[in-house]
Amino acid sequence: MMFPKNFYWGGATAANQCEGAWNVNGKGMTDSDITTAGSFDTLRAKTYQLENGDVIEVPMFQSKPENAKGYVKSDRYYPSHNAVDFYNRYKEDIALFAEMGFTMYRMSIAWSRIFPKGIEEEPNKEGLEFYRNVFLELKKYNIEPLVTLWHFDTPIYLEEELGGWSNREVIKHFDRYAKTVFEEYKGLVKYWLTFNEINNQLMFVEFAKDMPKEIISKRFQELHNQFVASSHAVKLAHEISEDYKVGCMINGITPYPLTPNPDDVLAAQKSFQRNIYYCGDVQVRGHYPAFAQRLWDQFGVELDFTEQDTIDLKEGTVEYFSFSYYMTMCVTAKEDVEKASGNFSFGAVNPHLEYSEWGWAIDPTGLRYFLNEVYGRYEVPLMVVENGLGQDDVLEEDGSVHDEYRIDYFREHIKAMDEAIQDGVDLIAYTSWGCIDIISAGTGEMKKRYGFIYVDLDNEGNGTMDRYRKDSFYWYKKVIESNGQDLDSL
Ligand code: P53
Repeated sequence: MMFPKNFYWGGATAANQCEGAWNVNGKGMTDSDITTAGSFDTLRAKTYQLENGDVIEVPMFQSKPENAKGYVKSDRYYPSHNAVDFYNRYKEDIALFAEMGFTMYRMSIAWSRIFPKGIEEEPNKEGLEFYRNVFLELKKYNIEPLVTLWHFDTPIYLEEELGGWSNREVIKHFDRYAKTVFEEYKGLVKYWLTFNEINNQLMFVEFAKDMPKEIISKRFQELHNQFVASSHAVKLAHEISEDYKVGCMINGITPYPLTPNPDDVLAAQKSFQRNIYYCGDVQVRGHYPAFAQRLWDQFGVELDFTEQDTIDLKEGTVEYFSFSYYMTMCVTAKEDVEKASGNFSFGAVNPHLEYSEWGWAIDPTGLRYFLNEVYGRYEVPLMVVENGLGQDDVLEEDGSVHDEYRIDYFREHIKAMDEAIQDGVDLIAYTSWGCIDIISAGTGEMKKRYGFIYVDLDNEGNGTMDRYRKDSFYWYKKVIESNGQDLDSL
């Protein structure tokens, strides 16, 4: 047996991709509530109203035009509004997770359910109650919640009125939110994550070659402010309960050199530093790494960085390192290489790998490599908190779904974790992504399905939302029962 006896097995979701109930019981708006659906080759759009009344659409990831306000158009479909209705169906969904034998469920709290605008002094009671009920339901089945405080969903008011994360004011509103939920859920939750894929900010800079310098500078500042907010949350959590354990969450897209050309090897190392270690070092070691200064100089960044920040970052380090793992990417110093195509595919094409229908490289060995790299640097427990294959499924007339491709994907990634544990890595949890089909973050589609549980809903929002067990559901149940040893039976 390589997986330790108390290894956590489970699945993961995020509030805005599964809950729905976007404007119910006091919830405030977030960016996702004004984001339309896209597809493999069409970016999702955000809809805004300008001061002169005009309504415009801006591609996702582009900055909000000044003075524009989020606007919901009546003729557009916004997947987050109903999502897969976890808000009303959480009991049924948690019962299905329990049936598979989950011992951990990763979920996020929507900040805007607790503080609709972000600035209120008092929390919204109905929001608090919803998550309390979810935690109580999980407790019934001895499923340990792993709770993300921020999964890309800043209250839209803070973006519009305060300018979002580039404004240090937002930190104090986040502190109040974190303190509120830490106090509220004492005894119900033990494991917390602060910011989901905090490194995306820099990751996307690397691929936006023509991004203006001011915007890049702003990204670095936003990230710094999130680091500070994260360190505050860690400190608060420990003040509030001795039971609390807090981790960071990093997008683990793993760079490889495209060729043995030393320039490519160096480029891959730089990519690892910038995309992974820049954030990991601040959150685990409590200070910026040595290479940061050169990076700031390169982009003309001058961080607004107080003495108190230095102290907070040092004191607010996380106890474990969690990450998402979907793919590796090939990095090269050359310009004219064939790029992997598709939705958020990164880097040059790797001739040794297969790609998913959405263009994501499938590479279980990369997971073992990443686990070893990161554990070697930090020597803190690791958690894989997202991993999975987004693919459309066929719901048969009898309600079955034959998703052997998904089983194959998971089997190989679980083997890779087993190997990494044998290599000496202290891996403590695995929560696969989208354990029940949810809205894709990248494309807003429903058909990019990750779940063990099929949800009857299409890309336009039609369907009964009924839940069905896929073949992978029965397979994962066996995996959990055997603590990762039985990877072959259905
Ligand atoms: P979807 C980009 C690249 C890798 C992971 O993604 C990413 C993103 C941003 O979309 O995000 C994580 O749904 C994220 C989840 C998301 C999941 O990957 O685009 O934490 O919210 O759903 C999968 O297929």
